[in-house]
Amino acid sequence: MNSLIVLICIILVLIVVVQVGKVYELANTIKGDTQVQRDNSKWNGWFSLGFMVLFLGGVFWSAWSYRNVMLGYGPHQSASVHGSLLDDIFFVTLVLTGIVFVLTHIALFWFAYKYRWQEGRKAKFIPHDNRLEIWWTAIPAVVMTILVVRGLNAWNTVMADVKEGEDYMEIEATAQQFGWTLRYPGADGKIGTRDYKMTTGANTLGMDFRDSKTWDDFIPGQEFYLPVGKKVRVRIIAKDVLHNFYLPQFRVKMDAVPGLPTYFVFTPTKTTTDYRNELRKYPEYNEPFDPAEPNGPKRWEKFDYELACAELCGKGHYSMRRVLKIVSQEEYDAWVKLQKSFYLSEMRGKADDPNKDKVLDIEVSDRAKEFGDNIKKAVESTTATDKTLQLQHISFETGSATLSANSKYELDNLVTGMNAFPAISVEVAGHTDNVGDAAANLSLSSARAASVVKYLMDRGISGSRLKPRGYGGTKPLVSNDSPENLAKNRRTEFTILN
Ligand SMILES: [Cu+2]
Repeated sequence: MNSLIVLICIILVLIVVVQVGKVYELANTIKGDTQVQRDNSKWNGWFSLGFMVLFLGGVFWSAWSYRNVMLGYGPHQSASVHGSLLDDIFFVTLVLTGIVFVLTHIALFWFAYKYRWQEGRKAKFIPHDNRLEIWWTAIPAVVMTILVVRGLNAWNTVMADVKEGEDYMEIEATAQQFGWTLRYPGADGKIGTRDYKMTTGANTLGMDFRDSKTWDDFIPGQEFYLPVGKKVRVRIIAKDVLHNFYLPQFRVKMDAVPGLPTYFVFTPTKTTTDYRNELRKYPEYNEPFDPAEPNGPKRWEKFDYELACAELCGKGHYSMRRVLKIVSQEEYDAWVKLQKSFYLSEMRGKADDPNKDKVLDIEVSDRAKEFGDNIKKAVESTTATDKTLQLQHISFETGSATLSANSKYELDNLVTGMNAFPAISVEVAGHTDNVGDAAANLSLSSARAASVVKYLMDRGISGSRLKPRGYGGTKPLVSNDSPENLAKNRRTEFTILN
């Protein structure tokens, strides 16, 4: 029924339009051609004027309405040193093109109105005018030169690499479908080398662990931190397709290209908290973050800087978002302390660890500190069990009492400990597993304990403070039921006697 009424209405409107047209034609025939032309021109002229006003009004209205949505305006101020320079370039371009736009727009429609057809008025033909040519060549040329020179200047400033001896930190961003792997240099401040040929399922970046600079590199989780006021150089690369490293609030944007390393240098000037406090001044940021929770946190409270991929790189493109926190140097240092070396936590001692047979400097210092803490605790403790320390890093060649080369680090810790606490005397105990002949195991464990004691005595520890003893397989730590447990039972122990 409804559609029938709509159909009838449409037909009726069509009939009305046709009838009006007929009446108009009839009226024109009565009025004559000249009159019709005069009326048409007049109406076209007025329509032009109307369009001019409406369109210009619309342009200014929309610019005003969306003034707080564009980068560089309202709440979207830049948060980096070079950011305002880029915002300035955009602003000057906007003002200049805006002036040209308004002038040409007015001229176009004003002329259409002013020079509309009128009886007795004739067009004036100007075949050539040197003065005009000079003006409309010279003015755009001067304006373009200003824009290009300013632009080049800004480009050279923004894209300048760090200079030798400059204070900066470096991180690395590797893009792939669909995520960023960020790598920090660790305590040495240096990012280790990588080689794509070393890429494996576990070592997705292809880090070259023969290079000691990779040992302390760490890969943070979803949130990553940078200190405020510190110059940061980001090495950027992609593993599969084009991506783009984009930090909108810092005006940082650089393609991540497979096989072609790029970089961007910037200095954050506002911490996340600073930026939130700026947003707080705008009413739109005082609305609830989650509309379903009107009394929940406000939008400014939940604001975070983001790292986005600004290249449509595939279906999961959106999921490349990461959260960046800009914090004070102290907060940054505290965050770095919580991060774990990728190599030491994920790769060390695994089948493809190229340093399996070596003890790393970083481990030597960690172990020395750990041993120092443990011996201090053992000396101070009053419970008998606490007086015994496992010397996990002392090992022997298979079936012999010869100390392995890597044992020397732990033995040296032992020497340091004995010197630090000159009043203690200790029992050095050798233990084996229960494989093989018990008597042979007992003599092997005694020989091994003696080797350790000999090492200490050679380094000046008095023999009267050292009591070697072999226990063979008589004191297993765990039951001898798996290769791992057998290994645990083959051990050297150190017990403080007084
Ligand atoms: Cu991407």
